[in-house]
Amino acid sequence: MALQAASLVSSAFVVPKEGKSSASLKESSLLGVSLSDHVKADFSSSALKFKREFNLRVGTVRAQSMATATPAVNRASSEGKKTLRQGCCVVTGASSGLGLAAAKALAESGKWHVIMACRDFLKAERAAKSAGIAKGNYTIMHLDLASLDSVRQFVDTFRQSGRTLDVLVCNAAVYLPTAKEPTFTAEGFELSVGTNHLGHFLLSRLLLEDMKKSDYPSKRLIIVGSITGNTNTLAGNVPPKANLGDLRGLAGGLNGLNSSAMIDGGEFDGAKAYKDSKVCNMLTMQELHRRFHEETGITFASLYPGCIATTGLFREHIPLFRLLFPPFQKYITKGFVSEEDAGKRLAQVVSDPSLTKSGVYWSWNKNSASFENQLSQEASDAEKARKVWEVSEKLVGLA
Ligand code: NDP
Ligand code: PMR
Repeated sequence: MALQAASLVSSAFVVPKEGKSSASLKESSLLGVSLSDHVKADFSSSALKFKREFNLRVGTVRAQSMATATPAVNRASSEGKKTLRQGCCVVTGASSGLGLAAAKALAESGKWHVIMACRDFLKAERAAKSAGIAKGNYTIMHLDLASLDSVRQFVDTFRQSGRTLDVLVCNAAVYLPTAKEPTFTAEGFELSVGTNHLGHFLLSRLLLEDMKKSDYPSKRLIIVGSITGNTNTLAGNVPPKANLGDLRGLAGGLNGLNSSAMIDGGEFDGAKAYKDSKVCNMLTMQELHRRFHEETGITFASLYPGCIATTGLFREHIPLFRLLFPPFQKYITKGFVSEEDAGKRLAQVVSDPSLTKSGVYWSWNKNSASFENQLSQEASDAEKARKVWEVSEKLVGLA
């Protein structure tokens, strides 16, 4: 196995330094019910429930949710001690892999109520149960990031729940490395960038308004990034490399009709589209930081949790890849991390009092200690971040 993997390493590097050479990797390398029914609101008293339903009808949901919001810090009357209320954290794609493991770690800490924002309600419910997450510590809400209507509906549903949003984790993603032709979101954007970037872009922009209202002492908005979008790393140099170019495809709407399905305007390549989407995720985090950190005090962060080679992310890859990838990462690159450990890392970025720095991309070293990592030139290009922001705003209907 080690030998096989080692030969893959060398063959994968017989490629031009720049440009598109995905074919070699993809082909020859092995490594190459209605919404409201879905919402499991867990209001603590029926009186409160009645009050909210009443207010919903008269259209004063916002005012009500603000009026009933629990202050972040309560003074325990007997001892005069300050106690922090349970935080509320939305995690997208919490039905499997990293998102599920992080939801579990957060819920088990007792400090968080996790809103599992998932496209498949039943799958999420089963996943939460089999992970042993206590019923009172999570709520599942429907969210399909491949539909901007669904993103808007999710935001409405969240608002109607009367909860205060303290932390948002944009975690969900799709990876389509073997697709020969592009597939599209409800609005006609190429599926990987549409889901991983544009869906999360709209979600973050809308929920930012909710987070501004929270009085939680350490509010955070986290977007999961990856090493494979960073060309300053070995992993980021495995073709096809991320490259947003001059954004001509993104500006054209990624529809594959009158514009390319790829951000840089090139030919469709599913693996590259994923890596490009991760660059957009990391650029968006930094642009959010530049635009909103000072005004809101929110911590914006991204992370590379390690190579979680066993997750559903690789479900579309060929079976041999799925078989060899975990041992390759465990024994050759030594970049492997279990879902459980990766979940704890993400939970750390949500909750650890020492990780409050904003605009940062976190990684972990071999001793599992977090450190602030350097992003590639493209993934830290402020001008590109601004352009991605402006084009994305237009595509999702915010500008
Ligand atoms: P998984 O496939 O296990 O999890 C992805 C989650 O995203 C699933 O819950 C999936 O839902 C959800 N999802 C996909 N499409 C949509 C959609 N349209 N709307 C809502 N949810 C959706 O993969 P991982 O846990 O590995 O990935 C999680 C994050 O970690 C991603 O951002 C990925 O880029 C990142 N990452 C992963 C690495 C790894 O090695 N695995 C390394 C670096 C970063 P469903 O269950 O319904 O399919
Ligand atoms: Mg990679 C230190 C080396 C390292 C690390 C940490 C990763 C992570 N990978 C490394 C090296 C290599 N990979 C090398 C040398 C090769 C050539 C054999 C290689 C190949 C490879 C493939 C074909 N790697 C991959 C793929 C995928 O399809 C995965 C991918 O790109 O998904 C987008 C992947 C990954 N390698 C990683 C990580 C974390 C991934 C997947 C997940 C992600 O970035 O989200």
